[in-house]
Amino acid sequence: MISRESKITVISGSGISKASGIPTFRGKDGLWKQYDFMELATPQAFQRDPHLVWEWYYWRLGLISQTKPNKAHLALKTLEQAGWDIVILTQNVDNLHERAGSSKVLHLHGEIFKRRCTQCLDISFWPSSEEFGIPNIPTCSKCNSNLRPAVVWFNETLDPKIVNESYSRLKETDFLLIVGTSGLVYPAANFPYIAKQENRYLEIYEFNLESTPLSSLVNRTILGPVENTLPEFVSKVIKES
Ligand code: BJW
Ligand code: ZN
Repeated sequence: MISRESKITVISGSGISKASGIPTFRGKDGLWKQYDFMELATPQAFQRDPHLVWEWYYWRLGLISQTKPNKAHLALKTLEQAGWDIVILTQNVDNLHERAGSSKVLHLHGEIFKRRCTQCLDISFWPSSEEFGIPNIPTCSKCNSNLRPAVVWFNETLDPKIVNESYSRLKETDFLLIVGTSGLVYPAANFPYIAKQENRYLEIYEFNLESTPLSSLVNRTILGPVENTLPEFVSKVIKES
């Protein structure tokens, strides 16, 4: 029973966007099967070959800009609309939670539709999708230095403000839903443990196609495609409240 007074926190990963047509990172069809993350998703890779890294991001920007939220993103929006206090801590860079209508979303790994200046750190949006790919390395309108995708790569620290906000939320949450993540990437993989340490009555449900390292911690793992299991779960929560 998740009463209307309960605070719900969601940790989402790439599995929630799979049904929208965005590939996950790991697993047999995952991006890391085809691409080497050391060549594409580290600050060292960008220093070594910014063209290659931007080329990969242009491909993903093109792909992601064509996608729409799926039934799983919409289910979380429905829960918010129905009056629940729900905050989403997402590892995804695709903005599909906001595009579905969820209003409280913290981006742990940044946002693909934003760029950041490598020198003055100015953040800007892509003016329009027509510009993905032109020029190959975009430059800052303020200081003319190279721009990079405003995402968090391996070996980079997450924005401390977002991490602190996430910790505060995890401390006060009553229900934690872990949705479509392998639970392998830190610090997000640690969040469920932190939340449980703070509140031993915390209920944690995991939604995934398969068990993960987090499955031994959670109260229930609901196996299946999250675009089916999450809407079913949300309907039940709303009906029973
Ligand atoms: C479905 C489904 C369907 C599919 N329905 N389910 C402590 C211990 C060990 C290592 C470290 C540590 N602390 C830090 C590290 C190093 C590193 C790390 O975690 N390495 C591990 C891999 C071992 N972490 C970092 O470097 C982080 N920085 C940091 O901690 O700073 C401090 C520090 C720095 C240096 C040293 C030490 C400390 C930064 C991590 C940044 C991750 N960046 C990426 C790219 C983002 C940008 C972009 O998108 O372009 O983030 S990598 C990639 O992995 C991406 C994702 O957000 C992230 C998580 O992946 P996710 O979402 O879980 O996807 P998958 O593919 O792994 O899983 C999909 C799941 O969905 C699967 O389980 C499927 O079964 C399921 N699924 N379809 C339901 N329909
Ligand atoms: Zn600049």
